[in-house]
This record gives sequence, C-alpha cells and structure tokens, in this order.
Amino acid sequence: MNNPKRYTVTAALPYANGPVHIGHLAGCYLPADIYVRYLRLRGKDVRFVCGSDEHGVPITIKAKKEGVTPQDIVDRYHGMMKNAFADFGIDFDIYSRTSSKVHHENASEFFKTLYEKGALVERETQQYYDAEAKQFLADRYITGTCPNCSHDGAYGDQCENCGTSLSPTDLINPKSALSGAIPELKGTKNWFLPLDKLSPKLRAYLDEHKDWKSNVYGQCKSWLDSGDGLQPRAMTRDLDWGVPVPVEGGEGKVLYVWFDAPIGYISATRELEGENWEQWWKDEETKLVHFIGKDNIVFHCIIFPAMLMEHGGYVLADNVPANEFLNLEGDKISTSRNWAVWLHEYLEDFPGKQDVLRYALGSTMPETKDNDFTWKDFQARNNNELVAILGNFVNRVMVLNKKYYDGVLPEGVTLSDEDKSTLAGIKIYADRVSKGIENYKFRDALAEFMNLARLGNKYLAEQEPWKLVKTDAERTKTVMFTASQIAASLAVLAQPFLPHTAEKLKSFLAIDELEWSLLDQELILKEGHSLGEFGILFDKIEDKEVDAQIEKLEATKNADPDYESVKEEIQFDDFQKIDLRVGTIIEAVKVPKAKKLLNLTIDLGFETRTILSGIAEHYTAEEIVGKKVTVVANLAPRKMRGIESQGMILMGETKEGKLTFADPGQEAENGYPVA
Ligand code: B3M
Ligand code: ZN
Repeated sequence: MNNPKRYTVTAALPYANGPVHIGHLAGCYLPADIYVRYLRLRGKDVRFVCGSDEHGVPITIKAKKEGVTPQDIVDRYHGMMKNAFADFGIDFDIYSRTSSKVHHENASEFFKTLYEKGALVERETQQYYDAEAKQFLADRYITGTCPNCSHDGAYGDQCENCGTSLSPTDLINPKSALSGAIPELKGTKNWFLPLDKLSPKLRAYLDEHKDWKSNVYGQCKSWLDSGDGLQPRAMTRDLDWGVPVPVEGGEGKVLYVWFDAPIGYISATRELEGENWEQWWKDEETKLVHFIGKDNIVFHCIIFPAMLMEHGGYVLADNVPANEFLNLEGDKISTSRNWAVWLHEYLEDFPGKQDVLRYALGSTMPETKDNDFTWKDFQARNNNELVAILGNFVNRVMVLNKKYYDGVLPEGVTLSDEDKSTLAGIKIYADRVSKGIENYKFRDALAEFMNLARLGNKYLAEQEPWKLVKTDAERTKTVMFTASQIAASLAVLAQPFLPHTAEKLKSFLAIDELEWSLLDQELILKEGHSLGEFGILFDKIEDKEVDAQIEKLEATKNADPDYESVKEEIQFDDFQKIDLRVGTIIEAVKVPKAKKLLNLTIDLGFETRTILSGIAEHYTAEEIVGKKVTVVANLAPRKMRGIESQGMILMGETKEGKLTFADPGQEAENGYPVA
C-alpha cells in the first residue's frame, strides 16, 4: 500500500512464561522497533502495539511444573518482559496483556459475532483425553511424531520443526505431555472455523501479496496447495485457563489461544485509543503490518485473516515480514535448556550497552534464513565497527573541533568539489537506509548507516586535518566543517537503530531535534554552531568479557538436564518464616485407597502431630518407624482423604526418583529447630 494515512504495527505477543532473550529481540521486536522509529521520524502516524500472551498451554504447563497457578506465572513474567523491552528501547505505544478485562471482553465479543453470523461450525469430535490427569489434551498438552516431517517432538497444534499446523489426531504415536500416558479418545463438542471453505478467499488474499518475503509467501502457498488443503480448525478448547467460551454449551471451555491472542492486538489498541480505536483497524487507508517469528506465520497469514474476513469490517495485514530463527553459538535457543542470552542478564554484565546488542543483533538478524549469534561476532561488531568506525570517527570530529576551535564550528569555509561530493554522499546513504527499512531489509539498512561512518573516516584519513593544521589553517576549517556535517547526519540516521547512541550524539553535537528532514538540507550544522560536551561513544570489549559469557553457556551445556531450575530468589526474611523442626516417626499406617499416602504420627517433643506424606510407593509403614525427620511445623493444616495433615516432612530424591529422608541426624532433639 502506497502512502497510507496511518500505520498499525504489531509485534507478536510473547508467551509470559519466561524472560525475554536475544532470539525474541532479533526475530521480531528489534526489526519492528526499527521500522516504527523510522516511520515516526518520517512523520507518519503510527501505533505500535504489543503485550504478553498469557493464555495457552505453555503457561499452564509451566504453572503445573512449579505447583503454582497460571496467574502466578503470568504475573511473574509480564512485568519483567515489559521492563526488558523498555530497557532495550523497544518503543511500544502500549505493552498490554491478554488477561486484561478489555481483552477478555473484546475476544469474547469477537467470538460471539462470528457465532451469531454462523461463521463457526459446531462439531462433536473425538479428542484425545488423559484419563489419569482427567483432561482433554489439546495443543502442547500432547506430543508425538509429525506426520509431515517425522520430527519426534511435534506438538498437538504445530510442528516446530517444519512449521506445519497440526491437530492432535494428526500426530503419530501421541503421548500426553502431562503424564506421558497414551491418551484415549473421548467425544467433546467444539466450534470450528471452516478454513476449507474459506480457502478461495485466502488464496485470493495471498495472491495480492506476492511481494511478501519469499519465506512467508512460500510457506502460505504450500499450505494452501498441500494435498488435502486447509482443514476446519477448532477455535475452542476443553481447558480452564483462557477466555471462557461465551455461548450456550460453552461452559467449561475456553477460546483457543491462537484465536484470542491475535485479537489481543486489537484489544491493546482499544485500550490505548479508547473510542478512536476503530480507525486503526477498520479504515481502508490504514496499513497493518505484523512482525513475527517464522513459527507464527500460519496463524498470522491464514487463521487470523480468516477470522477477520469472517467477522467483516477489518483491514487485513499489508505485510507480515516474518524472520527466521536466531541460533546461539550453533545451537537452537531454548528456554527450558537455559540455552539463551537473557536480556536482563546481559544488562547486568554489560550495563549501558543496549545499543551494542541492538547493533550486533541488527547486523545478524535472521531475515532470510536461520542465523547464528556468537559472542565472538558480538565482540567483533563492537570492536571493529562500533568502536573502530563509528566511535572513532565521531571522536575525531569532536576532539579536533575542540582542540582547534574550542568546540565552535569555524566560519568562512569554502567547500571544494571533493567536499561537495563527500557531502552528497550523505543523501545517497540516507536514501539507502530509507529504502532498506521500507522494504523490511533491516540488515542492509544498518550496513548502509555504518558505511556512511566509513565514508567519514575515509574523508578524514585522506584530508589529514591533524597534519594540514600546521600548513593550511583555512583548508583545515573546511575539512572539519565538512566532517562535522557527516557526524550530524549519523546522529539523525542512528535513531531507528541505536536510539541511545543517537541521544548521545544529539547532545555531543548540540542539535535541538534530530529531524529526518535535516538530511535534506545542504548543511545540517551552520558555521559558528557551538558543539556540546562529549565523551566516548563505545568502548572496547575485552576477550575476557566474552570468554566469560561463553563459559557461562558451556556450563549450561554440561549441566545435568534433570536438574530443575532454581526457583526465584527470596529474601532471608522469607526463609525465616518457615519453621523447621526435628521430629521422629513413632507410628505409620497406610491410608486406605490412596496409593501414595502414609499417615504418620510424629513426635515433635512438645506435641505429637498427624502428617500425611506421599511416600507410600517408596517405603512400607513398618520400615520407617523410628526415623528422624525434618518437619515443616508451621504449614497450614490441609485435609486429604478426610484426614487433617498438620505439617509436612522433607524428603530428598535420588536420580532414579526414589524419595529419601532429609534426616537431621540421630542426635538431634525432637522439637528443636532445623536451621
Ligand atoms: N505467543 C507465540 C510465541 O510467542 C505466541 C504469539 C502470539 S501473537 C498473537 O511464539
Ligand atoms: Zn514437522
């Protein structure tokens, strides 16, 4: 779309189940931010929306693993993610969350509209069910072999290896992710979006967008053309975490996370814009652009457009510039294996160096194919480019101007042809930067920015003002004046990529506003302009700093994958709240009809307690009488199987999963603290 009236730019809503890492940044948020910052500089009307995706199985599985509620999980990560994005200058107009009231109402309303229009098909189908966990197994609750590429860990909704969208019943050798059990089939009712019937419309939409990146267009095309074509897809789930299904018969079911999440973009806009939200989604002259990673292509290019078409009244995405994946030191980034560079940890190790990471990622982002982030490359980008080219050029300009003219640009300069052609270079590079960004070629754009700094260095190296000053004071003035213009243009052009650096340059050069239109002026800085105070832009990163990062990663690799990650840090006061005491088991009986439970009577010295413990599969009642144990003495009582358990005993575990007693030692006295 040429010359739209306004832009709505979305960045994928990350699942709130872990902190943000470099893969997130390079895959989606950095390119989106560069694009948006650029549009704003060009005076465009833009809204940049994002937020946490707080529903879906990734959240509930994590909660289950930790024994906390899904709400606990999303509350823990939402704020952390929001801060990480802000710290790295990802300049959203709003970072919302899908557990918000506005979103629940909006998603609910959207579903109801489709339902009332008859756009959804109600169907009773056989779905996999885990009898042990008493739960239907949708999406990531079930894994198996991908029918398309034979990858072993495919999920019930998608194979991450080949990107194909799946249904649980497509999986070969399905297994419950909850219990590992082989699931059984059980009938249940859900609402489906008939993608098969919508295929012609979707195909027409795709045909209008042959300009999309080839990785995106190609993937979509192959789904549409695949053997059976598109299949109806369930938009509801038999789960209890999500937006409740708002129609009759929907009790106990929620909207499919991939139904509600993209609506989250609309909800965030509503939250941001109040009554004015509609123009951002419904006006023909609004250009909608979704920034995502490649595993989200089917949802943004097929399913969400289908939902919007069926609803009616919405504009569809003009482009979906999806990136491929970023690997780390040759391996796939993985939250669960802790193979990642977390943004918050990066900032602890490299305080104030946000732009260095933005630059390194911007230069290697996986625009057309998967790419690799290495710490050595990071170091080289910093030392050989940011320090040696950009930093060096700016520093020479600042230092020499200070030394020769006390920081006031000389007057009475006469530009030679060579100076003029050097200055003409500014426009050429600026145009290349613009073109790159407008065509979603952010790496090229960033490279052209650095090329302009190279031009500046070359100019200084050829003119050698530090020598010239001894023989030709007049000519030196012109040289420094010309070089200063290049520095000023770099300040303007740095803004989309390196916003923190641009701010520094702005104050070094004492420019009031770094408007893009300055690049069209013949001269950005006038004769007699006073420069500001300055310092060093970038400093060298030493071998030992990146070696430490590599070692940190290596340690992760060597770590036993069986270890659970250490829980969130607590304060000493939190720990002090737990009252641990020495006790002795004086009686033990099996709890009838409970496979795992023993009913223990514990001598705590000052009193005896009844404590139920889930150790019956590991110990017989007889063999543990007389054992010393560590008791959590102030745990609120809990009723299980009609018996009140008045505390808990601590157990260890062997590698094979056998429980062992956390024994305080034979001599320890009952009732005395364990601390
Ligand atoms: N949360 C998937 C992801 O984080 C998903 C994106 C939603 S965008 C509407 O990869
Ligand atoms: Zn596959």
